[in-house]
Amino acid sequence: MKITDAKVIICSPGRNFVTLKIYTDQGIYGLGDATLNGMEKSVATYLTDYCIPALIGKDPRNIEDIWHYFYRGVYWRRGAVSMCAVSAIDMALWDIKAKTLNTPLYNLLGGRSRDKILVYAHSNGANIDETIENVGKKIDEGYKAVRVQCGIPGLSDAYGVAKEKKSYEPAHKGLPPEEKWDTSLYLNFIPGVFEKIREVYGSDVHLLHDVHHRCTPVEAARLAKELEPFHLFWIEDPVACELQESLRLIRQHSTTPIAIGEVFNTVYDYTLLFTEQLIDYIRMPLSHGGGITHLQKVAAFASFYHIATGFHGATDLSPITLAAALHFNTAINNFGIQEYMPHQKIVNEVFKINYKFENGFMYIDDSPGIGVDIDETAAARFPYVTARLPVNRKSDGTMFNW
Ligand code: CS2
Ligand code: MG
Repeated sequence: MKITDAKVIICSPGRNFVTLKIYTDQGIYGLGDATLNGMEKSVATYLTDYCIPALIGKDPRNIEDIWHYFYRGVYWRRGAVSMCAVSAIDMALWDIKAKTLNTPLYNLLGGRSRDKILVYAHSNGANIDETIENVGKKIDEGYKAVRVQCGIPGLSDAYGVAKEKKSYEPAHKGLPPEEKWDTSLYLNFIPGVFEKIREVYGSDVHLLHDVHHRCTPVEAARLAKELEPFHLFWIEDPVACELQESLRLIRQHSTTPIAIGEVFNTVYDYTLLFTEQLIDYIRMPLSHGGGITHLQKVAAFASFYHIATGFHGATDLSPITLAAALHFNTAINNFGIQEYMPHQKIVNEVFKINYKFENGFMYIDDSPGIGVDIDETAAARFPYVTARLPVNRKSDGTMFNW
């Protein structure tokens, strides 16, 4: 079997997606998601100009070798752009292999370990009353787990809170908008939000919260400790974790579980966090963390430390990543939860999906491969639009983490 050609499809049905399509001499093709929010064209160029010419002629069945070819072989290893490209190639190759064997991807990853995939929804509100109401709506829709973000009194912007009643989307057309932030206002306010939510909805619903890298280690320790009575499923990215040792401080003070890694891209970002058991959930998604081949190793390593997966699943990951994640989550033993932020309906004009949400869980069907297809004619109707993530400054103007 040989790879005969490959191409990159960029489209923007409501938001940008980059898709890699690899063709073979057996008439079977594979799809991989190469979307890196706000940096789409960097990955597309890297794939088109550097990776695709080297892929042609290779045997697509040799996934492990091809993975190392694009990881070790390029010398400038790691980094978001190149690992996103490696991930897309890897996903497309697994798609080809499973389609060749006429079986759903999960069968190649160990088969079924469970019947359904627990997911968490996003919920947010401009203020506490709206937030409480919106959490209730998600519970009514059947969700068993809800991520809660809330506007902070005195702050014009808070991460994850939709503006003008639109649904929250993590990208904005044009140049990055600038947001303003004050951690002390946030810290004083947010535990009270969870206290109220527990009062209203009781203790059964799983609650999650994304700190989005905005606390110092000691601030994060305070937050995790103050949230402890409300038994969160996790807090995510409590600190910007270049300084991974800072997680020790949080652990010393709290049993609130911690999820980290949506901006990571290899197992080396996790070694200290696993071996010292400083986190509980892996956020690194298949499309940024080296694809299925690398995440299998990361998940296996994590399993020895009783750490589970909780893959990133925001709308800036395409339906291909979500479907691949559902296969992966079906197969591994140490699955924890999957983020599910449904794409806008218009996305389904381009991507034909094979999964559904029902009563708090997701299900993937048994079509061969990853099971998602792309309609290229429809994709062509939605050309690329420049869109960027916001940047964030403290209220005195100091550049900060978004
Ligand atoms: C977020 C994302 O889903 C999450 O947990 O942190 O919304 C993230 O901000 C975006 O994916 C960035 O592109
Ligand atoms: Mg996050």
